[in-house]
Amino acid sequence: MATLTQEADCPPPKKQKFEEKPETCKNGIHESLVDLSSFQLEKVLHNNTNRKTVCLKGKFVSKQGEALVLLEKTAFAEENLKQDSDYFTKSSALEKVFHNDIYGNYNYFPKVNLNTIKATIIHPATEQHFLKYSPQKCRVVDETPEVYEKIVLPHLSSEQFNLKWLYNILEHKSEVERIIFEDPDVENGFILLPDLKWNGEVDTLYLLGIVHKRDIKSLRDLTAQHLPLLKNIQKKGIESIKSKYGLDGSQLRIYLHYQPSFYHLHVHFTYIQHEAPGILAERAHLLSNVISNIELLPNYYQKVTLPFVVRENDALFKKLQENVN
Ligand code: G7M
Repeated sequence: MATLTQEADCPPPKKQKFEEKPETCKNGIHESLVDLSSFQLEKVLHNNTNRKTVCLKGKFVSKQGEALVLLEKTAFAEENLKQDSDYFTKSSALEKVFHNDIYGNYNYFPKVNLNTIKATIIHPATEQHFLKYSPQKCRVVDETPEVYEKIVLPHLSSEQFNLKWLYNILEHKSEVERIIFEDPDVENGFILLPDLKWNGEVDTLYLLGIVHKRDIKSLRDLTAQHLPLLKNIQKKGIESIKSKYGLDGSQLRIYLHYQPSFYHLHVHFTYIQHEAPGILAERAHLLSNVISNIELLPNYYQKVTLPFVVRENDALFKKLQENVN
């Protein structure tokens, strides 16, 4: 049994029903929000002292619906640490806690522009979002092809997360200006853009390659017919990142999640030096391994047993347990 507290290392509980909610956007707050003065805290869902993140449940005054606010202290950007940068000027302040011989302990207050906190705000948020961002006990289960067909596939077909944000990207309705590369080919094309979690510093690079094809749910569906698509993502993804950020393919961790949170094929590109959430062995499958496995056996991912992590209070876990007993 595994107990994980980093949200992204544990897949979210599945949504009760696939709901299209266009009104979600109309009631949303993202058009007008400029500070958090109207946020009313109801509960701290999660305080992750390793990752320096807090996840908060609350409301925005005079707005309907509940909100989820995820605050994250950002990593140091090496670029900002050069001599004469804002870190080493009189505009920063040091407050001594104590010193002992050669050892000194201080609180350091650099200029406000170096104190960015990344805020991810989901509004209106559903109970599933609150569950996703709350620490929960998880289990690793071995999914045989039979278990996938009999239990997991029917479960996720009826209870999956909304893909609206992802289709908005593919249809150029959202995040258009954030697109780094697009191959529009309907069979082998994809869009490469920054992941929601990334704040833009190369030291923590995190991009997402989302395929245009809409009939590939996950790793489980991949066969030899998808090799051109996978190789295209690998090649053009690496080339685009090299030309925009100067990183080589050998400096990237390129992988798929199993289970993913969203059942439309996408590939994660992260900087190898950055320990991004969701890179642990029970969830991440390197793209080069995936390609190689399919080259060895065209229906490898229909034959293999795939372990994955599930939350103890997820309905899927209950169904899996009933199957075992
Ligand atoms: O493989 P998995 O399904 O777990 O990963 C989904 C990825 O999509 C995560 O890394 C999320 O951070 C990312 N993501 C989720 N949303 C809702 C968005 C979004 O609206 N925009 C972007 N750019 N990435 C997202």
